[in-house]
Amino acid sequence: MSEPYRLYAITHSLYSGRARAYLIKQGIPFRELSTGHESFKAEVLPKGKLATIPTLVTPEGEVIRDGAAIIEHFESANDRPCRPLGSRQQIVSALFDVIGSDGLLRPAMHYRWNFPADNLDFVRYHFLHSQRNTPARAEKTERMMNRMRHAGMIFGVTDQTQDVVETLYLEYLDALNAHFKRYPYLLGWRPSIGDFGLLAPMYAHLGRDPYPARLMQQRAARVYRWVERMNRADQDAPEYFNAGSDFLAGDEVPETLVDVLRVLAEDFVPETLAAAEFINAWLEKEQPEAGTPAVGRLAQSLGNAEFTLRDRTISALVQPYRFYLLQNVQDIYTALTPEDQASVDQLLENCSMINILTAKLDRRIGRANNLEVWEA
Ligand SMILES: N[C@@H](CCC(=O)N[C@@H](CS)C(=O)NCC(=O)O)C(=O)O
Repeated sequence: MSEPYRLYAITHSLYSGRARAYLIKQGIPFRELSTGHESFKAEVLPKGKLATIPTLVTPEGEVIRDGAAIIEHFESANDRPCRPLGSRQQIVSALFDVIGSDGLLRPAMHYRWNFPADNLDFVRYHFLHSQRNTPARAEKTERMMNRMRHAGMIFGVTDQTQDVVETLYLEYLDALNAHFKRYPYLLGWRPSIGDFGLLAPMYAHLGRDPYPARLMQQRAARVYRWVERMNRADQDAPEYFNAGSDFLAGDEVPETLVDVLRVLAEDFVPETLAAAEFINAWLEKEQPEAGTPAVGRLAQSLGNAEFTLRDRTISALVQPYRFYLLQNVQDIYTALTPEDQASVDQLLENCSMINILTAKLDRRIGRANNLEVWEA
């Protein structure tokens, strides 16, 4: 028997949850290994370029670093099973992919790192097992954790903003819970690319760390069930009577999902606009050569952008990755007929998300050798 796919990942990692769920749902056999295994540093890292998870090794030995690239590897080979056909659903699916991958880091980091009495021992277990078993293991674990300890603050959670961040998260949780009353997935009866993106923060951090997991279980049972469901190969929807099996007919985007997007727009839109302005000024000044990596670790960020959420000023780290994924939404839109564009415009107006269509960087981001890079 040939070696199955190897997924370098671990349970507490945000981006791993997205790729893992995709493999599970698509019935792709894999073996999961933490980065603590010697093979990661010795064999995988030289090809993956950055020590980030998830990183996939195919049975042929190809190394694919980055959750979006892992999913795209299978989507492009299999006729895009997780991309809906209708234009409105396609846009919403791609938009949830961005929001999940980069737009919910503030609550995810806040609820993980700012409740240490509940979370810290649990989180430490996972950080420890991501480290190689060397004498320096415990010390390295603390160093990694110290690097992340202030992640809530890095994304804008301070004494002045904590209440508004929590209120917004709870409103979003309630809206999503109401949506799942009708359907088991975002766009109906099966998961789309957007479900996998949204799972990233909702699984490892918000749906699994002790403090936020309890919050989700007690306040939003249907969201908790969706998190479970996304990690099962079957449809896992016994509580829905008369369930279908496909995306909703007629390119429908249910009103309940519009309500979710409207809450998410409150910080996603102003943050995206502020980050685009910031990165464009940076690009103007730095003029990175084509092919220069547009990705780095948390500590090597380009800087912070400020925006207003309700009546508070939030200062949050900017990450080009948001725009790498947002390009997908904008490219789908550009390829639509004028009639379909008009229909999408109406939908996005209704979600207060219309401005994301024009929030663009002056340079596109591509991929080369497992890294996101600035294009010419
Ligand atoms: N764009 C990447 C990001 C992956 C990523 O940053 N993963 C985190 C864990 S959730 C990581 O490996 N961090 C370690 C580091 O940056 O050194 C993806 O979507 O897969």
